[in-house]
Amino acid sequence: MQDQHRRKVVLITGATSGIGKSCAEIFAANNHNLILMARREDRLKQLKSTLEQQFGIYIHTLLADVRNEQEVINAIQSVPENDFPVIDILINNAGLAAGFGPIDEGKTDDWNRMIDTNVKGLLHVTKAVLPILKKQGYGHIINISSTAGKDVYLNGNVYCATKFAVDALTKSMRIDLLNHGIKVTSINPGACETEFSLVRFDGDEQRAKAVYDGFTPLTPEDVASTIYFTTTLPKHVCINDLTLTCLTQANSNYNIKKIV
Ligand code: NDP
Ligand code: 8X3
Repeated sequence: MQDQHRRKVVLITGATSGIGKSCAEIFAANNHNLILMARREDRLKQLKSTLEQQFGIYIHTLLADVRNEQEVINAIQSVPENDFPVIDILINNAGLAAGFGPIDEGKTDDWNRMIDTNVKGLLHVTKAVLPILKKQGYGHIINISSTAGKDVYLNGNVYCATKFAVDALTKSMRIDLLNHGIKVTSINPGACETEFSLVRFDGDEQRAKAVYDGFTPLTPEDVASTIYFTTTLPKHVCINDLTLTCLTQANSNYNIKKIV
């Protein structure tokens, strides 16, 4: 079953926007079937219909909030085995930042949203999918961390902590899964223009846009094509950790423009 050139099944969380949506597009364009998870049903339906028509692939959508473990379990169990007999690749992408400020001014609700989505959500989906990958004896888990998971930055505190956690979990999973033929990769993008800042600044469009003024950030397509590349390597090759930034950003703290 594990033929490098066959049509694969790729499960992507957070597929309705930004990096997740671009991942759906690039895997669809390369003739792979998709399982797409997110909370916004209208966007999921639209994406399914567009990509199925354009590329002649099959897409199964899963309406689920990754923070809710039972919802995630039910969603994974609902995937029709006839059409999707395997899962080759899991992209744990769903995530967010909420707020930007000193730790003592942080809102508990924002902290919970970030920890529950970025850390516990990733765990819920991984735990629900792993029995399938282990049974197959192969698979590839790609966790979307961030440059924020490598270096903390001013006012980033809890968001950075969640991405450091993703980094630690990715390293741990890699070790835990060594005996199961399952690859585990951490992708760590720098600033990438998506709906990320709009969510972080609670819908403030001007503030969100200002984040990317004065330099050319990564596009979600840049990140998705890098993720796609990590899935095209020979069976015996695993990229463990990959950081990508735009030309003018070196890491969380050094960009020709300070992100404020
Ligand atoms: P977007 O806001 O554009 O997309 C986020 C996606 O996550 C949406 O599809 C959203 O779907 C989904 N999502 C959020 N919360 C949940 C939830 N509770 N359950 C299910 N799905 C959820 O942001 P990005 O594309 O930028 O972010 C994707 C990932 O990349 C995140 O993990 C982010 O931390 C990371 N990242 C982003 C960078 C950037 O600069 N943009 C840089 C480095 C990493 P819906 O609302 O429909 O549920
Ligand atoms: C998102 C990029 O720089 O806002 O992870 O933390 S940054």
